[in-house]
Amino acid sequence: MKNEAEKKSVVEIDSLLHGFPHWTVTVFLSFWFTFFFYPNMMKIKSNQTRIYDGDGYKKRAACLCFRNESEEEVLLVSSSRTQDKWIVPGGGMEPEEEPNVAAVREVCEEAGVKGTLGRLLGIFENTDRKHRTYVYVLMVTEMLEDWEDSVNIGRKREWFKTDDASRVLQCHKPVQASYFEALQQGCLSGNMTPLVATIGGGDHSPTYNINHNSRSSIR
Ligand SMILES: *[C@@H]1O[C@H](CO)[C@@H](O)[C@H](O)[C@H]1NC(C)=O
Ligand SMILES: CC(=O)N[C@H]1CO[C@H](CO)[C@@H](O)[C@@H]1O
Repeated sequence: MKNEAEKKSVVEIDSLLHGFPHWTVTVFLSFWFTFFFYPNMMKIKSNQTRIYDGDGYKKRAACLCFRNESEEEVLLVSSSRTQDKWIVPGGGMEPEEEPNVAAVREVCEEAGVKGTLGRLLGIFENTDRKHRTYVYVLMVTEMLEDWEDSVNIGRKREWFKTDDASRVLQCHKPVQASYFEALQQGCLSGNMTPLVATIGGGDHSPTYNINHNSRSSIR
């Protein structure tokens, strides 16, 4: 009797599987695989595509996003690692992407703002982390309510007076704080020569060295 029942259940499972030819199972699985994994793989991949210049420095682009032409208030975003730390929105350039295009894309993704791209403040080098960042000025004309990083990682944004922004960046992002020095100097001298700020050494009181005539060292 028991043997009969076992046989029956085996037959039932067998017929169940027979009801679905193998190709439907394959299609079903690959459908779900595509749905769940492909977007993530794409994301990881696009986020791992780093562009480097000749001496192995990662190429980045960022914007100082100002409320208006007075350049008194600038928008900072929370760090993706530590929500209570503020940073200048910016990130890695993508293959074949111009620095100005990358800068606009990055601030849209990270800060949810669009605007009018202004001057190139300079190319700022971080010798510790080995990256060089093209930093532009952007006049914000539009603030999106739901932007990519807000939705995905809960990134925040906040307006700061430029002095305060420079101060909050000073301890954990000294190179980013130096963008504001370039801003001051640009105002005073009125020229548009890109500067290269270099911060080196592993110590926590880095010295900077803003070199005014460093076009030749810009690669
Ligand atoms: C520009 O923004 C500042 C604050 O950042 C504000 O005090 C000033 O009135 C604004 N100027 C104009 C022309 O909107
Ligand atoms: C395409 C993509 O996922 N880009 C993200 C890569 O990571 C940075 C920060 O870690 C995000 O700002 C991008 O949106």
